[in-house]
Order: sequence, then C-alpha cells, then structure tokens
Amino acid sequence: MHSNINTLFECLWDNYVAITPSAHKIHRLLAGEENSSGIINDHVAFRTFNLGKTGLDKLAAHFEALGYVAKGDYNFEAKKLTAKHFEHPDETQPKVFISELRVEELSETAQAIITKLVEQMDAAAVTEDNFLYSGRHWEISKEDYDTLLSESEYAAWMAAWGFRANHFTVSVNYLKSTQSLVEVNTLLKDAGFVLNTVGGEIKGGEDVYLAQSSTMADRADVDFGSEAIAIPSCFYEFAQRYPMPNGKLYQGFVAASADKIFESTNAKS
Ligand code: OOG
Ligand code: NI
Repeated sequence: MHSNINTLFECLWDNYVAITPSAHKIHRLLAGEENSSGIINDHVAFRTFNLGKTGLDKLAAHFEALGYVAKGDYNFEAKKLTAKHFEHPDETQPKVFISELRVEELSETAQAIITKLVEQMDAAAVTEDNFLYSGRHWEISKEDYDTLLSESEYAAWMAAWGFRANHFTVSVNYLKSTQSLVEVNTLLKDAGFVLNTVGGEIKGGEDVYLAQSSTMADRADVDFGSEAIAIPSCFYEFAQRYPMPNGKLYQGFVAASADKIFESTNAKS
C-alpha cells in the first residue's frame, strides 16, 4: 500500500490520463497553461466486482490505510451496484467514491464470465502498492466483452479496464477562473468536448447541495487477444458543492445524480 497520499493520486492521475487525453486537455483549459497544479479534485471514483478477491473493501483498505474514513452508503437497484464514499480528515484531500457490482444478481452467463476473469487474478495483487492503478489482471475476448455489455455496461467496462481511477472530478468551488458549473460546461462545449446529457447536462443542484456534470468517456484501445478495439475508457467530472443550513459545504454524494454519472462510460450515441 502507498504510504503517501499525494504519490498515490499522482500515480492514479498518470494512469488515468494515459487513456483519457481529454482530461489532460481540460485540466489545462481550466487551470491555465502555467498553473496546472491549481486544480483541486473533489473526488476520484473506482469500480469493482463484489467477489471475495475484488470487493469494495479491498479497494477501500488502500485509502483507510491513509486515514480515509467511510461516510456514505449508496444503492443503485437497477444497475445492481453498491457504493460507499470515503473522506479524509484533511479536507483538502479528494473524497473517494467506490462502487461494486453485485455479480450474483446478473444472469448465470454473465456470472460465469466474470468468475472466470477474476479466477485469473493473483489474490495477493490487491494489497500491492499499485493495485488501484494496476488495470486488468485477466485476458478477455471481444465476445465475452459484448456479452457483458448487453447486460451491464458497468460489468463490461470493469472487465475491459480493470482497476484504475474511473474518473477524476474538478472541484468547481475552488476554480480560480469561475465558480459556476454552467460556465464550466459552456467552456467545455465551446472547446468541443461532449458532455453527458442523461438526465440533463447538470445533475442535481443547489436543492441537494451538489451539482455535477461530466464529459462522455474518451475511447482507447483494449487488447481483446486476437485484436485491439477502441471502447469507452474514462471521463472527467465537474462538481459544485453548496452550503447546508449549518453553513458547511455538503460533502456527500447524491444517488439520483450518481445513477446518471455512471452512464458517462456508455458509448456515445
Ligand atoms: C461512479 C458514478 C458516480 C458521482 O460523482 O456521483 C459518481 C462511476 O461512474 O463509477 O462518481
Ligand atoms: Ni463522480
């Protein structure tokens, strides 16, 4: 496990931008060329399968070792996902959102494919320093990917990409140029980036103390054994938090909005 938070997030970022070139460009667009360290991350998100070797708790352990504490629980009935978010006592550190697919709720066929993938993984891998950005620990065919895709986009994404940051999230509150999510979205669209419009371009708002938007995932090549094919990789998110009646900025997530953010890895239609 990493013993330094900043090093961990740097490794996660490098691994993420390697297949998400848009995030790199947007980071520069929002921060200005000379000060690209001026972006504060609201949160970073991870996905996994709820099998013994790969459960949410295995990913969480890396963050708990660094002082993160579990705060919120979320359930996504239709997508068959359970999620938790974690916060660090140092509020300048990004929050962490981890979801896991309840594999036992999928069809027998999908379960068999996923079990076969995870069987290929060395159980010791989950405690390695690099686990959270170690990618896939299995071979997968395009046929199995397509089978999973027809049932669960999340399952297919996870099977193809493995363990890595699914997205980083810009904290709009701490941007120097603008603190308006509407303005950020306009800037992004003017620069040619495609936003996730499922449930509207902005999910949530001041009434739930959190407004979010995201790009649609980039595409990057995945090795399917006999061929490499470009599929949706990762996206970039933008979050604006509002003060609660007690004056503090809301720190949780909003399940109804998150449900739509997950769709940012759908193939663009
Ligand atoms: C996570 C989607 C939820 C949020 O900020 O609500 C989320 C995912 O796509 O893996 O990140
Ligand atoms: Ni997010």
